[in-house]
Amino acid sequence: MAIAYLGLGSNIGDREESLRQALKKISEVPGITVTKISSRYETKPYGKTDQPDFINMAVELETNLTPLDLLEVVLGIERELGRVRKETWGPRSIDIDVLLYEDLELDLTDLKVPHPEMHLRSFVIDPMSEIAPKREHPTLKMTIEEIKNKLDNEQ
Ligand code: PH2
Ligand code: MG
Ligand code: MG
Repeated sequence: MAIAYLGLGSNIGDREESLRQALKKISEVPGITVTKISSRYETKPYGKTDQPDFINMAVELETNLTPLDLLEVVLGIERELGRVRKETWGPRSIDIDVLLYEDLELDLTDLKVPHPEMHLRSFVIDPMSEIAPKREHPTLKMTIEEIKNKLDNEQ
């Protein structure tokens, strides 16, 4: 079994309901057990700032799916929940990102793990620090807690 982390976000429609549905669907996938769920965080849009506020959260999974199968699963759930991809970084009813998968470093066209920008984003690191403070970022060799302290100090 591998331990993996997903980041979830929503900023249009019924955000709470989209997150609830996404969690339910994730937990129903054969080969996935959800082991930890963070609180929900109301966050200001990062990057493209002229869009509604997000709710973000993170979850820990145990899974026997490969990283690419896990990616397929989360993209399928995004589709089922009506995600329409119009613009990069634009508003979304649901976004599910694979953040970490064991200590793996993957650089494929469709899947980069660790998520290349996770360490720069408080909306990812804050919920992650609740459920996995001691987990080490495989490339940066810093724990999530250390990354959070760094981000908090930069603000
Ligand atoms: N996702 C983005 C871009 N900006 N900002 C917040 N606060 N939360 C997000 O989930 C988010 C974002 C692209 O994936
Ligand atoms: Mg994202
Ligand atoms: Mg995404």
